[in-house]
Amino acid sequence: MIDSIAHRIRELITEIRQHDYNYHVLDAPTIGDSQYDQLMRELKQLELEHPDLVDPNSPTQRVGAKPDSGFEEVTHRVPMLSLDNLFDLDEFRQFVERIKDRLSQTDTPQMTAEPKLDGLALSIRYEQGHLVLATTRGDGQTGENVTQNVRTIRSIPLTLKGSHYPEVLEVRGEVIMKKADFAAMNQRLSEASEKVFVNPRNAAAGSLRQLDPSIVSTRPLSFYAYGLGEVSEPLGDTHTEVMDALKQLGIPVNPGLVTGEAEAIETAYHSLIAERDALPYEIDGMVVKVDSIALQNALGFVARAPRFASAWKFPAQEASTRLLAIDLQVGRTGAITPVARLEPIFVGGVTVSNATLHNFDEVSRLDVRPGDQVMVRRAGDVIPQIIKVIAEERPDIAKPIAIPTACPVCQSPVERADGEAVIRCSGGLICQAQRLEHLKHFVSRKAMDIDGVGERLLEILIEKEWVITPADLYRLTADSLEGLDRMGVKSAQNVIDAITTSKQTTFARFLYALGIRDVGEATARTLAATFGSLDRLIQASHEDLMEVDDVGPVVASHIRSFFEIDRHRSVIQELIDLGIQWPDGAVSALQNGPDLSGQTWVLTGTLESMTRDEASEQLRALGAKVSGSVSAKTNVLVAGPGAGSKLTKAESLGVDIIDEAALIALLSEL
Ligand code: I6G
Repeated sequence: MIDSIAHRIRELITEIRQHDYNYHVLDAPTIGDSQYDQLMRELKQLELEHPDLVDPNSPTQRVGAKPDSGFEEVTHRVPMLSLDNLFDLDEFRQFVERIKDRLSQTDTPQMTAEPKLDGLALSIRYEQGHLVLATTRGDGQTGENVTQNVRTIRSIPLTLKGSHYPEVLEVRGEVIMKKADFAAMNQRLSEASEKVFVNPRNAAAGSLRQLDPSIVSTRPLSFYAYGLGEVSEPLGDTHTEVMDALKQLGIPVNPGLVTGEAEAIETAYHSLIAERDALPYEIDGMVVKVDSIALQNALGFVARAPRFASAWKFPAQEASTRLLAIDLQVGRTGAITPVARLEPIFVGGVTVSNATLHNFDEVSRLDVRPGDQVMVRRAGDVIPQIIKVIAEERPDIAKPIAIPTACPVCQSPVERADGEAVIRCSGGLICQAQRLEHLKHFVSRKAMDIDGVGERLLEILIEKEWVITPADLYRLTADSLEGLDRMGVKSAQNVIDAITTSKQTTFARFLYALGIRDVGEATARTLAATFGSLDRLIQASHEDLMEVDDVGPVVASHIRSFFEIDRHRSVIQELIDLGIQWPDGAVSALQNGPDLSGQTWVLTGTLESMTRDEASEQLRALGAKVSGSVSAKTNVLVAGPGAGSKLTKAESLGVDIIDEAALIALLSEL
């Protein structure tokens, strides 16, 4: 019995180790998380029931006890080197020339290139195949014993794979936190009101230096090997062979190793810069090495750095500069964004003079003030960001900026929805910054439906200052449009005809066209049906508005602030004076026609005498809700030719089904 349990335990350990290897080394898992968890649970249960059968290197034994006092110091048997840096192509070429000179060779030796992961260096030591020691780099001679913490890193095997390994094997590599793991961990920490980390490197370093291994085990750390320390026998003749051998032993190695001559290494550098942002981990350069271990030994070391390898750094992504001013930018949708104007600085490969500050919460979080010396980060094509203020360098004159109360472009009051970080200009109809977006919305199909006035024409009309508010559209003449954007007589007349036709509209469309924040089509229809007239809506109090279905306090205050702006009311009056009209409110329609309130209607198939939008609008005017799908709640399905699955479903649910003729008969009662 005990034998068979011991056997099952060994079986589970082997199986789990193989899955760890597939996942962490090969990056090719063959089972899902829940199957893996199931194996771990079974192993834990057996070990719990049979404590005498617990193998200290079982995958369940990763979290050990907390050290009594801090980490103990350990002297490295083979020093942990650092790499000299190369900053540009010239320096790389000089590095290659130096190698050739020293080796008295005319040809460039075979070289390797690999991403330089941005984490912290670690040495892990295996004796007789078992992990016995893990040490930080420290000063290169002496580091700290972090074995208990390192045992919790799932990608580091506690026992080497296979049966052929050196008796002593010291592996050097980098402990990192992948970008996605970092983001998820910070999210968890912030939800638990704990301190978050500033970047993945700090998170990896901070986690590894945690005294409590049970906390470290919750931190998603990864490890990738890049070299060797003390070894009792060689693993290969080249760096590439050594990396392959480590992989065979179950150790994850630095990904993306490239081999070639100097030219191939230069190409690899440019490709890596291009790939950088898409990689799952942060890198700050590319490590270049002579591949042959014999040549590495021949080249030797200067001080603490090898002559055979260097770190070819990427252009710095962070730099400090002076914040000259914080300007306010009003976006096309009215969002007011603080923008940092900077003393120009070369960072991330380009000269940067502006950086985004996102919103005013960010301004106060950073406590950033004009005059401050700030750290700027530009990664890839991402907009440059201010990441922190250098507090020690703050000049006395640096004063915080106030959150604006009026739009810097049109002076309309700004608004901020509860729980939202963004502040917005409320002057939609009159704000120059929002003009194009607003006019595009005004002419759109579900608003005033002015066919022929597209974005390009609006851009021209705005640029010529012929159209400032929507009312100006109704003052255009065919003569003036002729010749604009290669428009002929006929097209110009078509545009004017479309503008004229749009004057006959509905109250709901008109309300929607005004572009009041958060008043979409459905809310506009409800408001139109409830208040019936524009005057009544303009006079409605916050409380009156709150009584309307779909209107909560935020939407109510948006509606109130929209109508409180004098210029909005005067543009509306101009539109009415220019001939925009609609049939007397939906309230009267409700009084004359059948009352469909509380009913849900669905339209399907083709309608011949009207579009589905028109039919829906009329049904809604009678109080019906028009839905896109049939359910048990559907009262009536209007089915035209070509009706398919909705018709079948309605039949099976016993929903009333009518055709277009019956719909027209009903609507003609209006
Ligand atoms: O191949 C390497 C990759 C990354 C390295 C290395 C490294 O540091 C992040 N550091 C050294 C000292 C060596 N190879 C030899």
